[in-house]
Amino acid sequence: MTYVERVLENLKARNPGEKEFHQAATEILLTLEPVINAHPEYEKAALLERFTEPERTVLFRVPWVDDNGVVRVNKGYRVQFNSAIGPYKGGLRFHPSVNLSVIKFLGLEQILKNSLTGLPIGGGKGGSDFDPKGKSDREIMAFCQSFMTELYRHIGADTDVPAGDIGVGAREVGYLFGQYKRLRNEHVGVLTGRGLSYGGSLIRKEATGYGLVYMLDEAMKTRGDSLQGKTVIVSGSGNVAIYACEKAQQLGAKVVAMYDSNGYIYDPNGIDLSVVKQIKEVERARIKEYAERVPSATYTEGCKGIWTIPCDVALPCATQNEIDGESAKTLVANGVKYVGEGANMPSTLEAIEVFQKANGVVFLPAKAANAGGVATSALEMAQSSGRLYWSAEEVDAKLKTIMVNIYRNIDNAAKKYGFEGNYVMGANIAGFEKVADAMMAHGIV
Ligand code: NDP
Ligand code: 2IT
Repeated sequence: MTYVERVLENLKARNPGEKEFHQAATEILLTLEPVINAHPEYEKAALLERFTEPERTVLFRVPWVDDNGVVRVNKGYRVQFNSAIGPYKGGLRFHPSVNLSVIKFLGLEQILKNSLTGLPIGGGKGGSDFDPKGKSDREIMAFCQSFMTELYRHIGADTDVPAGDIGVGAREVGYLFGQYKRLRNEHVGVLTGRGLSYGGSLIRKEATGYGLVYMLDEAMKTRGDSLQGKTVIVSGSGNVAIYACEKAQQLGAKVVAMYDSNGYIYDPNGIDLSVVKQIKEVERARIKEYAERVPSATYTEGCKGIWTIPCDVALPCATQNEIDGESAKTLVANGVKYVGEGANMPSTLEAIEVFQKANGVVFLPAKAANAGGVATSALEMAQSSGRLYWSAEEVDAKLKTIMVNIYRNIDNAAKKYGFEGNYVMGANIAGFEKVADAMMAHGIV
């Protein structure tokens, strides 16, 4: 057994039942073999054992009172995974499916993603099994205040800077920030994705979706191709999906389908994004409404069918494991040419294998393709520290440059080790090299 294989076996044995964490670790570790072989000193320093063990894991109780006066109790998490290259940085997810395994897979991914941005941010992730769906504004506020009443003692602008993820958007960040400020008496950049009136950055809201499409556009350009006239599927209809759709449309693509966790809409005329924004951002209603408002559209209950719609480009932007091996095969059979992951780990290991083996399919993995969100969070941190604001044009230009650079770096890293076009390897290796170097420099810590 190689060093990498031993670490993976041990990780599975020592973290039993954490299937999402095992999945992310498997994908990452197995691709690092060439780097590990080139650096025998890493094994002596137990670098991979340390890399896959969070520096700190905070688990806490989140009690709150609902609108009927009933006391509710949720679980709170913050995994401070790796601070070798900067303060812990990563989002908070509020969703009933959240557990330690989910937060650890997201945290592990975040380390390499944040490294790829080229900016000084370490990896962390947190959240709760709280379900924001159907809750009143007061309930959301009560929950966020209780969550922060424990979390505030573990975070800080130079220590750990959370942000949004599934179920955590501008509203939640606002309540979390308000409580942090009250408890610490400090108005600092301790959270990103803040509102524009209290320290947020222009373009942060759009950044993940826009960044995904900037990278896709670059990958297409280098192949003499473009989004003009392409048929695109964007899964999800939340923050990442909406702004991926917006940028793809601006670049001439036709987005024909989107979904939420209940079912998908198909609009052969191309999705009218203003209707989606009204339903999702303003009314917080279900995507089903779209088909009731737009005559050319149909709604189908259930999500999986979306991947049977023929498309040139698939942009999964909802959640982990939304594309399995079977859906991947269907996409390939229907002629998909580009898959860009907006969500974290949206493709199963089987699906990745299908895309990688298919002739001529370009697969842009999450930790590279969705790094625009956290990169712009780091730009928000820079603006907070400098007590200044950049214009939308400035931030957008920086985001675009960052995404193009990430694409070039993962492309080069794949080539360097003889795996041209394998961006899973390229992203893992390019992200890992910097973190490994910093960890070695710090000694055994
Ligand atoms: P949102 O909460 O804004 O939107 C999530 C969307 O995904 C909703 O449409 C939701 O539907 C759907 N969804 C969630 N779970 C499921 C499921 N099990 N099956 C089908 N659909 C589902 O989250 P974001 O847009 O912020 O995040 C989406 C993905 O992008 C996540 O994987 C996140 O980790 C990743 N990401 C987010 C970044 C950001 O900056 N926000 C940055 C990088 C990655 P419903 O409303 O029905 O639940
Ligand atoms: O998965 C992610 O990169 C995010 N949810 C964004 C994290 C951040 O700190 O902006």
